[in-house]
Amino acid sequence: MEKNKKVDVIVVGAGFTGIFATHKFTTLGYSVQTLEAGDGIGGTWYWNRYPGARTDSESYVYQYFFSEELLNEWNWKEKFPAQEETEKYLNFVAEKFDLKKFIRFGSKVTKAEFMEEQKHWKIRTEDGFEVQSQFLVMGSGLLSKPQLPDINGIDKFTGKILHTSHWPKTGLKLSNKDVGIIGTGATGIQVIQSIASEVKHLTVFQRTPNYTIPMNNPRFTEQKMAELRGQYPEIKKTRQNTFAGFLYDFESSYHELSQQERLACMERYWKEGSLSFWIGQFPEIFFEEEANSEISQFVKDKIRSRVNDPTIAEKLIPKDYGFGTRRVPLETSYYEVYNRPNVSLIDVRTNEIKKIAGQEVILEDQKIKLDVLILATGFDAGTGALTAIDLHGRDGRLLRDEWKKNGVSTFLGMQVHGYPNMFLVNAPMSPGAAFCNVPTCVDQQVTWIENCIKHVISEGKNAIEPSKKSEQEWGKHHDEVAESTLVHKTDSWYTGTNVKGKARRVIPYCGGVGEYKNKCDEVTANNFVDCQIY
Ligand code: NA7
Repeated sequence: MEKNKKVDVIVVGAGFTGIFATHKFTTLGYSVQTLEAGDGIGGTWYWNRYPGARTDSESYVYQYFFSEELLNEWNWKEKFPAQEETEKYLNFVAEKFDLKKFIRFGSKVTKAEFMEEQKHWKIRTEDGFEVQSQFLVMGSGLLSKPQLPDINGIDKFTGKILHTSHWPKTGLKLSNKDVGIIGTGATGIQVIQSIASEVKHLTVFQRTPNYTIPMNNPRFTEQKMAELRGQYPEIKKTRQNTFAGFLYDFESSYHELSQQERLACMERYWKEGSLSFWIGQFPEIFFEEEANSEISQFVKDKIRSRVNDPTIAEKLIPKDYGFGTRRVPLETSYYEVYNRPNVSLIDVRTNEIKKIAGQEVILEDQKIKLDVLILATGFDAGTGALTAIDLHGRDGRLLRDEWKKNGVSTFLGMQVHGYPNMFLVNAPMSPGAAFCNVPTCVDQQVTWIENCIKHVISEGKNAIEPSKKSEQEWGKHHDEVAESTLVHKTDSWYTGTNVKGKARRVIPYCGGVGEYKNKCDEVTANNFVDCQIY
């Protein structure tokens, strides 16, 4: 096996980030080696092939804008495309720009080491492949390290058990099966509404109910695509400057409208059927308890109106946190599922899962026999994929240990002091770690990284890393913004509380995509004075 390969840039991951970075750096004439754990293109859209997997971003914003030709050639079928379509799109991009030849598949990175003398990174994969590079771009994913529940006996479950991100490519037969699912986040909700009518019986184990928004998902005609294409230049410009990288931005202040006007506004956004109800209406939703409570009440009433049994409806209504302080998923028929005779909902807060024995889930007051147990239990978000790697920077430091001991620390969510020439994308303390339409932030961050690398080279230097001071200042600003919101008061993967032992801290930058871009652009305009270049 090749041991001494050396390139200019190593890219980890072949999802939205990895594909764009591979294209960008190869086009600029750098030699690139991309390493991908999966056997195909797609990242999130390669792994998450569970029933009902679909984007909550509109297809016309959830795409690349770097090539006119690509924009002209690709036709979206739906407003919110399913996993298959998104995976196909990413393969289309990789094939169109002949990128697969730069990607080594089945290459899970286990170790990354900065060689101080040479000022190079040495990367090793699980199967023993080694490659070195001057620059390292981590597109390893925000939500790629599965989080498994710690339930007594779960490892000995004798039926079929699987996490949603490891759904078999060949599919899984669920008809006539007794199926259980743990988790009612964005993933759980998509699975539940997709399989309820197929299975013999579905038992939903819910710990925290979610707020949702009904998805309005029209199919696109040729005429609609032509219309959208005409808007692409405007879409490209707009999405970079909104709060969350979509087309919509907060429309008006909650306080500017009367209660009646607010109600009419909420009804209008509710019909719109997209995340605009959350991140396109009133900014106060994130900051003010009173505004948040009014919007939450509106959504609670909508849930009540769709569930026949009031006791079940109450179980499905969030009680201890406000709308939008956790990730709000879109749904199509989620609540109607609970009107079906073959679906039961167990609140595991009041009826705890004691253990799993054989094929049975043993609760406080009953035993449920299952053929299949689906774990829609989420991910170690933001940090998980990075700390899973033995990632050694200067002076023998290990990222996993440093972040465990001192908490997560990054500069702009893209660089880490002590880890020269390493760049992170959609990582903690950037909007891409939750509050961004992913391709918008991929475009902005990879372009910033490109300029940073070009600067190092043009200065005739070898390495760049942020100073400790600039990293601390970014951390302070990040925390101030986060703590002014209601997000930091709520338990969720946004605050890291879904992972035992993870320090509580808001993972995404909450200042908005447009504001974040301005801050990054300032660093570039000031010739990266916040960094040490040597
Ligand atoms: P999430 O949003 O983290 O949801 C995970 C769900 O699993 C959530 O309902 C959890 O309850 C539940 N969970 C986790 N562990 C347990 C145990 N031990 N017992 C019961 N329930 C449990 O992950 P998703 O995959 O749905 O979504 C991730 C993101 O992917 C999503 O936000 C989109 O951006 C795409 P909890 O809320 O912690 O009480």
